[in-house]
Parts: sequence; structure tokens; C-alpha cells
Amino acid sequence: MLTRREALRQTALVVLGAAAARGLAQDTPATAEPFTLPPLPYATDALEPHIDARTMEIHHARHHGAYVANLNKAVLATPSLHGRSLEDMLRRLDTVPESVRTTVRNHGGGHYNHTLFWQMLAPRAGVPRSELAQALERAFGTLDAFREQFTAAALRLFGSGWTWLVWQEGRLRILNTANQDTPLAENAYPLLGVDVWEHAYYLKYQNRRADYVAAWWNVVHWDFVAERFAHRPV
Ligand code: MN3
Repeated sequence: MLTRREALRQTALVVLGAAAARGLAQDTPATAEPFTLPPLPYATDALEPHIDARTMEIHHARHHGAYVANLNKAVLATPSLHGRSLEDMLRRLDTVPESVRTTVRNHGGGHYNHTLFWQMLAPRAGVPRSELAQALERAFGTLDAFREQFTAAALRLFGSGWTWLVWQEGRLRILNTANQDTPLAENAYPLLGVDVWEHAYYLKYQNRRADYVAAWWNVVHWDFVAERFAHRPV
């Protein structure tokens, strides 16, 4: 049985997911800006001390904002893309006209990845819920072993990119993507991801990515991850 508080929280998660999904679908007609920067689901200082307010401000408004602006410019200039969802474009990049393919890959990928990233964070981390916890244990042995393998993947990623926990070919996997490439392009469904671009941590942690990733575990929104796992594609 769900307590009332849990039920309210799940409703909030679903509403939040729906709001973010709207940001990834295009409004018609195509004259308007097709994609919008979703608001952060918490205050910029909510993840202190693990992720500082200034980093969150710049990361959300400027970096994510620029991905949205550049994606909109490319889509508006390309009539064959009008009305297509971002997920569909990223899943089938080969169907995106060559003139804007790199822009959609980088800036569309940036919009998709960051829209998820904000929702994957919360001031209080919680713990993986039972179904997800059991699946993680089956896949990686123990929850600690999962954390260790995920952290190791994030530290070994050279340059800019993301480390993900994904559902791919019927199993849980850890996946690294370069730059703003998305798991969608690898036919994988992202459950949890950490942004390891320096812009995600340099102000507070400088070059110490290991310290950033260690702190990041404290603000993982496990309820959101568990919801995605429960609704993963079969
Ligand atoms: Mn980023």
C-alpha cells in the first residue's frame, strides 16, 4: 500500500515527466519556437553543497539554453523536420537532413540529455526502490558494485560526455556516450545519467571529476529513476 505521501510524490513525478515530455515534443505550427527550455524542478541552490547554485544557473540557463536555441534554429530552417519529436530525430539521425544533422545530434542531444538530467537530481537522494534495487543486484552483484562500476566508467570517459545506466536489449547496462550523444542513438533507454562535461563541475571542483561524481551520488533522484525503470520499453 502506498502512503498518502508516497502517492502524492508519484503523482508529482508523473506530472513532472509529462511537463518535460512536452518540452521534447514540437508545438505546431512551426513558426513558433518548436522546443522550450524546461524550468528546473527545484531552486538553483537546492543541490548545495554537492552541486553549487552558480554552476546550476549557468549550466541550465546558458548551456542548456544554448542547446535549445540552436536546435530551434536548425529545425525552423528545415521544413522536413517540422512536427517531428526530438526522440524520433535522435533515434534515427540518418533520417535528418545532412545540412542540420550535426546540429541536431549535438544541440538536440544536449536538450534531450539535460532535460533528463535535471529530473534525475533532487535535494534528497533516497535509495533505489525494491524492483530497481533487485534488478541492479541481479545485473551487477550488489548496489555498491553497481556504484563502483558506474563511477569507474564516468572517470574513464575521456573528454566531454555522459555516463548512463540504460535498459538495452532486455538488460541493465552502463554506457558512456561522447559529447551530447544520447543513449537513444544506441537503441538504449536511459534510466540515470551523469554529465561529466567540465561545465557541470569546474567552478566548484575544478579538474577533480572524481570528487564531483562522488558528491553527485548524494543528489540522485532514485524515485525518478525507479519510475523510468517501471515504465521502460519491453
Ligand atoms: Mn551539461
